[in-house]
Amino acid sequence: MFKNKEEFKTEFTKRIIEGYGRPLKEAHITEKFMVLEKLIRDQAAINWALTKEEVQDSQQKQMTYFSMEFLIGRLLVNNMMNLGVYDIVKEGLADLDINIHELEELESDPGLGNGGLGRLAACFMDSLASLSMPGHGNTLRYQYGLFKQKIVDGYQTEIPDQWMSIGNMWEIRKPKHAVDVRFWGKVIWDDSTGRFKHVDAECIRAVPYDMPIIGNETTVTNTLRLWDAEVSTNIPTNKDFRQYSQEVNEICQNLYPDDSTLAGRTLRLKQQYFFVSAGLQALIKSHLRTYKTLDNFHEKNVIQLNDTHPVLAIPELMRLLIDEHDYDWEDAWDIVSHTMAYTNHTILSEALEKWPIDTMRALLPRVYMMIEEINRRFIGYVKEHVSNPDEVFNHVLIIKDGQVHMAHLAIVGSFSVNGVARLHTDILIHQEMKAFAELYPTKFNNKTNGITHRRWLAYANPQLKELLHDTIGDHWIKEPDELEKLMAYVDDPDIQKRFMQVKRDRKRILARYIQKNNGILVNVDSIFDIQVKRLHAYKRQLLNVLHIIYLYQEMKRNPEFRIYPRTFIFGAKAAPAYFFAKKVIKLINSVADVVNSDPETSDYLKVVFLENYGVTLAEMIMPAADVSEQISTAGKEASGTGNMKFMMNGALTLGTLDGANVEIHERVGDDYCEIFGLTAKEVDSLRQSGQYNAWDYYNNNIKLKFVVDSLVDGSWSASREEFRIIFEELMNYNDEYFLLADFDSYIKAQQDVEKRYLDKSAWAKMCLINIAKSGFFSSDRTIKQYADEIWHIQPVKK
Ligand code: 26V
Repeated sequence: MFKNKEEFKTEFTKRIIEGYGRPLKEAHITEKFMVLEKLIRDQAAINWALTKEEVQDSQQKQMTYFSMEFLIGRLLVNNMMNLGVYDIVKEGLADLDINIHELEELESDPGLGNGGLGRLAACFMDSLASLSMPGHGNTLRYQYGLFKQKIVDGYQTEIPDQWMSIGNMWEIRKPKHAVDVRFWGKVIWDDSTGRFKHVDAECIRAVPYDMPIIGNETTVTNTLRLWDAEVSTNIPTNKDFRQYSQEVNEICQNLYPDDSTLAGRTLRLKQQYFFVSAGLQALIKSHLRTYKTLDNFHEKNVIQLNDTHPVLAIPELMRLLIDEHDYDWEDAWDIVSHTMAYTNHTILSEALEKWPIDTMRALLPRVYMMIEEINRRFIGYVKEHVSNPDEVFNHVLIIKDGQVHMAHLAIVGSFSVNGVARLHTDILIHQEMKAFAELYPTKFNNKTNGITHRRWLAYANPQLKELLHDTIGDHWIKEPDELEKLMAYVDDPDIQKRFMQVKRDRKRILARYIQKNNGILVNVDSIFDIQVKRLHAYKRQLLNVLHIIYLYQEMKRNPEFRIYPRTFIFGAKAAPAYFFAKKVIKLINSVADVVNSDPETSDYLKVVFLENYGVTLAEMIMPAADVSEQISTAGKEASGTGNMKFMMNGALTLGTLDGANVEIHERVGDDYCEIFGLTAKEVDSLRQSGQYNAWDYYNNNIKLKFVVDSLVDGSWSASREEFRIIFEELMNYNDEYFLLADFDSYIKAQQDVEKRYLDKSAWAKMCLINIAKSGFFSSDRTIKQYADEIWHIQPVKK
């Protein structure tokens, strides 16, 4: 493989000729791109093979992260940087008259996830490899990722995401490791063998595609395994082939974009079982190759269940051990319950997965039997351990009211249950999962989320990286806590100025993008106030809009009322069936149309909706923010990770005491972040008391009344009906997320933000302190905690 620029050039040129039968100068740009990607993959392949060998030889314990989502983002530059060959390649290409940035832009951003949960899985993969830990991913190979968002007349429309249209050079198909997964059919007792038998099942072939996960400055290369569905050679004889092949194709076609309703339920359940069963079968085969027994499976393997989506792994591993490897229940349970660990990512009850018994039993008859038995034995356990079992059953039963409660199954079958930020874990332990926490006091623990500072700082913000290089050196790339060294510079006027220049450069890059994509000219010296995340009522993008409307109305009413110029920037995808969320997108765009074209206010106020928010866009947005909007109703956002990305790039957090905001606040203090609104406890008692009345707020605050009325008086749309449902949600459905209760306090906080911005030196200092204190939010810290406290895995010995 290449070790220097000249070798790279020779290899690259050779591969173009070999691959496409023409000289470099006649090669198409996509051909150059594909050759480069494959060349980098091959460069990593040596270490990849070595890592597998080392782990096997040392008989180390390994972790596999079972997740339906991995939002990995583009990989080319990141991988080249982690391999330490970026500069060689860049210069080599330049010699060949190729601009590396043009090739970079050709890479698609695989949207194999919905939002924070999927991006977290990807950040974890980067940290695991970079810490030289043996940790892999197991997931589905979706043909189409999350939809691409197009805004048409202010409305969201969805287009399929064809992320593999020019192929995925990173993956390697491994047909040798294919396994069968079985659905439907029935379970019979087989007298001849003295065991249950699953007959008349529909077999689907699961074929793995492996992608290397390349760590930073390490030879350790882990594997992200994506399972694809193909027809099996064990085709059911009684089945119409066309129907069968369609069912096969369906499994990996789409990522469920809808975290608001579980539509197409059976298909989603099929997806879950498919990648879980295939992943477990592969782990078992590989384990048996090395150890010849499964008795020590849990000593050599740990599986982290990313939310409830992969929780069928618990009954499935029971089934595999009992039916296919001859274990009795107790021994199998001992292995399973010491292998599985579960992460909870939300307490919103509507998001907790439940499956109708009938669906589950028909699709997975033998797995359902396992669940029934787990439930039966668990009932016995509860009776033994509490004095009031009937009361406790209400909160903990796995099978209840005709449904299987996946979170309950997860907790019973795992040795560890963790939340994703301290407040969230506290709510789990003391409220949502209280009964379980009392039954299993040692299972529950917290692992506050993190983000990979390599992608979100070093890669996304080279300008800031350079400033850090010139002040504190580069060691923070390996040891993110070393960002704290920046504290020595926060009062230095030169560094403050330099930081503001970096920020301005990054704002200019975003402004250029906005000009090009939205046709809106924004003032680079205005405050860039940004809210980017999935669109959800509890995240309260609407509160942000209400504030913008308030500012606009005040300026229109009173020529004396003027604000420091602000650019409000939004990015958000709404689930395609989530009507309310889509209306909020339309509202943002309608308010933008009015405000941006009003000459009286447009010097002060601009509103921008960036379409198709995702990882690639986030890489441009995070570095350009002055203000990070984290304004969810307290108690609702489990953690948030965008908040950490903004902080690390030197933005002020404007937020409620929710999720990880609490821990950001704890690290920087009131002086360096802006907290407002009700606390989780206050929200809770307000809800419990039944005293909350949206109309009281409306009637007692004339300014708020004007704002809310504007939703239905034609201010933002010729049709007064356009935004009626938003009005109804606030007023007649009594404002479930307490926007009106937090309105005043939000406005005051926003005024405070403006005041802070007027003092440029104080502002710069504040941003620098945020960067300095952001090391804690590196996923390296999170992964070390998982590794030490849950997984008990060690770095790969080299
Ligand atoms: C699903 C649903 C479905 C029903 C309607 C409401 C709702 C709200 C959220 C979800 C997603 C649940 C899982 C999830 O994505 N959680 C996110 O996980 C991130 C990583 O831990 C965390 O930072 C976010 O706060 C959390 O929302």
